Amino acid sequence: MILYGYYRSTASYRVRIALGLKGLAWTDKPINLLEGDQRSAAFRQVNPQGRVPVLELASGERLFQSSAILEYLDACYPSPPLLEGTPVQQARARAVASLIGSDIHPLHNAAVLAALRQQGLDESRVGQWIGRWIGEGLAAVEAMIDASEGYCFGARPGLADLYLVPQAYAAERFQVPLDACPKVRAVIAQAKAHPAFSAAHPAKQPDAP
Ligand SMILES: N[C@@H](CCC(=O)N[C@@H](CS)C(=O)NCC(=O)O)C(=O)O
Repeated sequence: MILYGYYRSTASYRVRIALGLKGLAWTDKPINLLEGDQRSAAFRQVNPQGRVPVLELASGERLFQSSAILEYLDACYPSPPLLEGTPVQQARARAVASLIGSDIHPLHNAAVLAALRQQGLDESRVGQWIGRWIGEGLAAVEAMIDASEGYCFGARPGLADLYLVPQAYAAERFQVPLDACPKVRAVIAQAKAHPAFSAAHPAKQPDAP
């Protein structure tokens, strides 16, 4: 498999964690979002949306959208599962994933921040924008997760953790404080010790500076 990604793309980070958890090997194809490689004609051939991640299978089939890629990986490589427990427990984990993937991340995506700057927002206003949406979103996640056994919902990592750990990395990168989120911080500390999470960290990627 080939993963088109970018070291500090949180959506790519989710997929790297899942690949690692499931013990799968892949080849990295870095797309430099800072230099606009995602908008090149060559990459639009790979993903017409011009976004990462893209997972290319051995068959040549290309999968888009991290949520769809994670579902594919879980369906084809069910052990260890990303979703466990009763339908209600699974719905709780999916809710955290949706909150982060749909309600936080799109608001600080590179293209959105570039559009805000084009509209005339200076760096301090852009910072306030990012801080507001990450801060409010993670405060809600804090209220939704359990974290008493280490991860969001239990002693083993699952879907919610795959979304939360990259989002917390983005919070740190954008200097959004997590002081009011002790459960979120506990999950991050727990995940740090897990080989699949630590290998997926942006700093460990071949395209990291
Ligand atoms: N919903 C998509 C989001 C993909 C996405 O926005 N990726 C970002 C990096 S995290 C990207 O490629 N941004 C390029 C841009 O904004 O130009 C997913 O989960 O895969």
